[in-house]
Amino acid sequence: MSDIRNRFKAALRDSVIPRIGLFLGLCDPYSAELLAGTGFDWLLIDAEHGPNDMRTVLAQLQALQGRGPDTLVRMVDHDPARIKQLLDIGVQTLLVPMVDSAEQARALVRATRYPPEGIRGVGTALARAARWNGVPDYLRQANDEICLIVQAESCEGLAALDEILAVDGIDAVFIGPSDLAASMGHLGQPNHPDVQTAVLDAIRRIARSGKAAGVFATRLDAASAFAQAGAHFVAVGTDTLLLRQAAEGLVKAFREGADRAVGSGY
Ligand code: 3PY
Ligand code: MG
Repeated sequence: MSDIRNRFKAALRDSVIPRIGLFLGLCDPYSAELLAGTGFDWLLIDAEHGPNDMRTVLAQLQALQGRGPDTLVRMVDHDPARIKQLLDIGVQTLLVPMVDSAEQARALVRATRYPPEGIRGVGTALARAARWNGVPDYLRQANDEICLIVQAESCEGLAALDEILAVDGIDAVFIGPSDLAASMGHLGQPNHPDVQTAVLDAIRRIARSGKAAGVFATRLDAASAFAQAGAHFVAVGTDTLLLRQAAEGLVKAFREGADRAVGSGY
């Protein structure tokens, strides 16, 4: 396997259709593999809120390799050493939370690029991403195939949005409605009208800039409003919520069925 082209990055550049994704917080290669066959365009391994570490991210990357959806990873912080490890185990599309300034965005770009553009350490003999020195030209190709997505999810981040968008090497900005709601004084209300207006405005600004816009939505009406505003990729849920809601629904359906059966004399 010597082709290291990043399909997700190419799709963001070329596609006009919003790409639908799911966040994975179960931290498990088996459930990731299962979800890879359900039709999502992309799956995001969440190491910000999900209790993932380098080994669990790796196991999920391996389970998802060569399957339908593109794979994204969200990291927990901005640490360049952690970025280096994630890139070396094969992550090419990175989502970084809580980016509030162009300066932070520039530092992230540098952390994801080999010199002279950046500061990524060189260790291809040990790196799965380079198939342990099995990809000819990896060092020359790698920088161009990184897709770096930063999250704007605070009032500060939205105030700096145009400057963040102007940073070379940032491919997309992803809006996080939950943290944005908290920052706007509406903790726990990502669907508050003021938050929704701010999200829609941000998506339009990102799309106008020529960069890709991404966003998280757990409600269908919000997801389609975001897509109509120009979002290129929309997360429409999490594996954790799907499991919980399905389990609760099943219990409820059977309990109500049993109650009806008892009530009707069976
Ligand atoms: C947010 O809504 O804050 C996010 O980060 C999306 O997952
Ligand atoms: Mg967030």
